[in-house]
Amino acid sequence: MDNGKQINRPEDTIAAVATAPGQGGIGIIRISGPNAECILQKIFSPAAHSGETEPVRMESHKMMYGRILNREEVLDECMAVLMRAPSSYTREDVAEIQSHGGTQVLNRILDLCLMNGARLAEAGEFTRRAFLNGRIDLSRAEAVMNLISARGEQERRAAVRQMTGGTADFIRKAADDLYQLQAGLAACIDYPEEISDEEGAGALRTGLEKLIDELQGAVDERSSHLIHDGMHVTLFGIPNAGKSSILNAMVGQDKAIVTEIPGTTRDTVEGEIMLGGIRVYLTDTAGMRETEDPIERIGVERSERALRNADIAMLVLDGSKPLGEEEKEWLQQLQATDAILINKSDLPQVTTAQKVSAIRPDVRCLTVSALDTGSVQLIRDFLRESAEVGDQLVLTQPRHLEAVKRAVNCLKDAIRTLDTMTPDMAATDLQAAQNALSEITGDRVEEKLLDAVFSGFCVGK
Ligand SMILES: Nc1nc2c(ncn2[C@@H]2O[C@H](COP(=O)(O)OP(=O)(O)OP(=O)(O)O)[C@@H](O)[C@H]2O)c(=O)[nH]1
Ligand SMILES: [Mg+2]
Repeated sequence: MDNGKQINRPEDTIAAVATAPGQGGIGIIRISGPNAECILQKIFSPAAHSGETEPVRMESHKMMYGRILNREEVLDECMAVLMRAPSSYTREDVAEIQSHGGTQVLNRILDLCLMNGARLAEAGEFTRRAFLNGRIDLSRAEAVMNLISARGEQERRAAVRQMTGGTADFIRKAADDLYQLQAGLAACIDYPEEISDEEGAGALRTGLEKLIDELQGAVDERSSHLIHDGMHVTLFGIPNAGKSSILNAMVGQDKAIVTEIPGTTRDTVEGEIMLGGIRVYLTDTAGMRETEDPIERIGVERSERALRNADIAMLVLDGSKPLGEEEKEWLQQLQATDAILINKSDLPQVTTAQKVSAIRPDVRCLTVSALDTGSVQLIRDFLRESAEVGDQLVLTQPRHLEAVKRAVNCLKDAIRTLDTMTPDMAATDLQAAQNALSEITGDRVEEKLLDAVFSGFCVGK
């Protein structure tokens, strides 16, 4: 089967089950394309027209009650609606059948659609048609998918902002500003007697710097990462400091085994919590120490790997014991965004926050006890603060950030060109920046990129 060719045939009528697989109260079958109405006429018999011998022209956008018939056999009682082009999701004729939500029922109805001339839709093909027919730009199409797959409130919010046009408006405005600069440059090249190279280059440089600032201001990679990937927090420290106890207290479950024997945790153990609408993955690790035990050594290697992948490393210290040499070294290696947990505050304190802060005054230090719920709240508050993302973000999709960064680099190249060569040499850089921006909205986009974007969609959307 040649997917590429099939996907680009607007004369095809496509059909798919639009609801999630499994059992549900209702399920929806969606049909889109030139034969959508004809297929619905063939398989659906509206109750209101039950006495008619000839098919009655259906009213658009009106929900009808009736039966799905395979010749004489009733497959289900259902609701159906026809949405004539262009007032539909794909801007084509669309029919939707709401049947009972069993897999068997839905598959039989879908088969009936296929027998009557529809072809099975590819992943994301309905939305791809909406894009190709100009109903939504590419950034909105992607937002639809993000909304469906959102696993946290912030991800949902970012998807809605993108879907309602925040991203497209911002990018189109930047593209317009860039067109103005390109036009200014063209005037400078075409009328050298009226605009000197210095004048032209000066105006262009000012405009480019402003545009670079605006684009860079919209690139917030940290927030994008938190929204899409969640925040990864790794608890590490010497054996017996109380890392597993803290993980268990944070997730409210006995995920990791806790004993008084140092070296209890051998493998990394992960727990997931939601904070401020961001998914937070907490990883408990094997206590780090020199060891001859081959199993424990593998555990320590895994701890080190988890640390490398962490957004926040949390060094857990046992407050009832003095700081070890290794711990002093780790304290030095922490980043300012990491944290130190001085655990076992219910016991007499030997290692205090004061002592630790004298070594690393820039790193947040929390005095806690895994046995106390107030401490859990303290850690949650710290993590929630760390997971905060802007509410006005216009770019969160990694693909968009990458394209904007590429555009910014081209604009910077253009400035460098202006500094060393005549203004006309900068035209190529400006066009490359324009192309990068138009990939986001899909105003200029290659088939390969579309395939990559839509292949991540689910069938039926
Ligand atoms: N009093 C007190 N005991 C604690 C606290 N946290 C942990 N413990 C005890 O300390 C011992 C070690 O706790 P764990 O959570 O297994 O320590 P760990 O850092 O995961 O140890 P490893 O897996 O060996 O690296 C257990 O006996 C816990 O009950 C605390 O806040 N107060
Ligand atoms: Mg442990």
